[in-house]
Amino acid sequence: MSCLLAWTLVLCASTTVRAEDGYDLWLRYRPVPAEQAAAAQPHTLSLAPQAGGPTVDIVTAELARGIEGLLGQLPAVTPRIRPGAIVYGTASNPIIAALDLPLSDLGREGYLIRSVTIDGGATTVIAANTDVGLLYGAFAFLRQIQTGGSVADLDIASSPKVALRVLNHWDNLDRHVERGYSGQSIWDWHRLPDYTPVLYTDYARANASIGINGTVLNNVNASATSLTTPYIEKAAALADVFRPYGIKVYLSARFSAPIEIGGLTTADPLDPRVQAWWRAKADEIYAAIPDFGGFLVKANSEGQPGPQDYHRTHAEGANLLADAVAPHGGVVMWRAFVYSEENPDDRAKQAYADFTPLDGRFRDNVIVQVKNGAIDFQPREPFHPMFGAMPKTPLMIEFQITKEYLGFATHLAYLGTLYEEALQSDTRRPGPGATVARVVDGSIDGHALTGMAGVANIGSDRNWSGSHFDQANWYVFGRMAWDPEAARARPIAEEWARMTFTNEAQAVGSIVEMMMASREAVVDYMTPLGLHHVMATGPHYGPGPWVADLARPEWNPVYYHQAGPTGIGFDRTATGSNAIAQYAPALAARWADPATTPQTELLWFHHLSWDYRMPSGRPLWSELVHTYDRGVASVAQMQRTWSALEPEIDSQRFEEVSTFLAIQQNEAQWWRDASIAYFSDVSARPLPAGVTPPAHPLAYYKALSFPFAPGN
Ligand code: BDP
Repeated sequence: MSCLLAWTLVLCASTTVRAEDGYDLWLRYRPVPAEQAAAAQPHTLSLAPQAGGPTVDIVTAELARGIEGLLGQLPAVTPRIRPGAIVYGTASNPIIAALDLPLSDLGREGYLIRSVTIDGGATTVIAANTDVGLLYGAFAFLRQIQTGGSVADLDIASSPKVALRVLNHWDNLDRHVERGYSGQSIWDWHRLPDYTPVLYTDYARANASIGINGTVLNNVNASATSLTTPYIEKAAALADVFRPYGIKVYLSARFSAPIEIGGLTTADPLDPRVQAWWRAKADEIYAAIPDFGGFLVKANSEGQPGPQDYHRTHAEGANLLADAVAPHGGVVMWRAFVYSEENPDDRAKQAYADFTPLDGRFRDNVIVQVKNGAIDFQPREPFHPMFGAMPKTPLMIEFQITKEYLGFATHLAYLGTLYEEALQSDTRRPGPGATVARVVDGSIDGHALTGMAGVANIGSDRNWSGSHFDQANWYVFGRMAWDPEAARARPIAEEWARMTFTNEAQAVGSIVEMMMASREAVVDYMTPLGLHHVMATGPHYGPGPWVADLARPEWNPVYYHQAGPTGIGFDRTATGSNAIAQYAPALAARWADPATTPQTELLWFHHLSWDYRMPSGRPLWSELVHTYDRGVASVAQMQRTWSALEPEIDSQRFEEVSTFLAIQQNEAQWWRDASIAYFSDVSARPLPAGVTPPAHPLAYYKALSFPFAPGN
């Protein structure tokens, strides 16, 4: 009777487009079309779990929840295998072992989903070597149904190619999130460790569904307080919630903590008292969190303390912490985002100069965390030259998921294309085909310690990420970290759109087209042709190409665009900073000449005359204006595409996306107008013929101020 009732409710639900607030992310499990449900049901209406601990209970609950939502009927959980049941278990289980499945190559986290016949009945087996592998398999199986796939004749084997797939929360202990645009930090430190709301379980579940297996709880601009006993207890409470989902907790460590909370007078990595302090601190953490992942460190960067304060190297600093966590199996993720106020050299060159001489000097449990580009999470950057230049050191890549430089949460910018572009860049070291992805997955240099980090965009907003489409950036980060070499932005966008919005083919196509064009639109209206770091100071909200008065030259946009009466762009060739020499010779040769430099990176590498003739035949100045206009037009196109989707999308999410697209349209126009007003002024050039003048004079744009813009 209750089943009938449930079935009826499901049928009703599927005929209307209900309001949704986005909390369910891509795990909505809304009913699939009747035909698909009918085809799937014989295979899915009973579950035969094999014994296991809390993770297996989660697998059972997730499969039951997913199948009930998607197919409209709660599957029966049977202790015995009956024909048609979904059987799931690990290799050590006799029933799974009897099936003689090829599990040995799957590793600790991989899974196999296969259609088999047991006792004459068509059965689906989800098998893995560990419980967490099973969990990943369960999510993959549900994804198959969610995206409209068949559950017959399955043979899917998958295992992650990267070991550490971690979120970096830039969350402060007062719940402010640095560069966060989705509310406050979800970590309620004050009420931890006693209060662990269901939100934390939902967070772990969402991450596990996309393969994320680690989370750094606190900001890289770290407070030493995070390492005090009460805060270790709080972190331990979170670790307890996350553990059954296969997620380890890490902490950002402040290098000077031995002074601030340890009562020492120095944090010198070679001082035995400092070494003893870190060892004791690690012991204390591991006593509370036995599977603690390790430390993330930002040192000697933007005012943070570090080993160079004691004339020691980054390797000596990293090794200090590495030795402390090594007995417990922990790792140190040491960031390479460094540049110095005393070094007048091109900021893009400094990390390479600091780190490459240290190749081979780091302990085995250190992995150096390198941003995707050499400046700073710009809408577009060439890949960081350190990839391919430190073969003896494991390097992990760091991406921003939060959109500090891409319009915050209100601009629609799908970052899958940005990630793919960085990962598929060929470092050409030691030879062609040595993509950043293959450096990151360890296959080029034979490293087993591998990782990918994403600066989280998660906050207390009901929809988690500040906007519905920003959920896709969290999603694609996890999916790409699983296999950076093979993953592609477009199929992941499609998968996400199907799970998050609809399986209706035409709508899916439209949503995917919007997503795939979106980041390029932002590049066009913010940083066309290789411009970079032209955002307003501080919050990085809106244009500020005129900013020239900040204390450090490399904080000023004018340092990066170098625009003047004769030309524009940063010369990174031999006549300028020669940053290109940090890349493989084949790339340096290509980028030495503007004619062979991709147009998208032209002004990153070259300072060119405003009259430089572009491949289109237009002079550079006209091309620049044209590109800004193209960006604004792309947003208008996204608005039109989205409007046409109204019948397919639930009302609340439809309206919210529409509103944000309208904001984006205004702000794209603002970026375009302010930028061309400024460049026209500084170049003393009139606007090209036929171009619509900016709505306001330059002074208007310069006077705008946003003291309370978020994330600062
Ligand atoms: C910059 C951010 C700053 C971060 C820094 C970092 O503006 O808030 O602290 O990166 O990555 O992009 O350390």
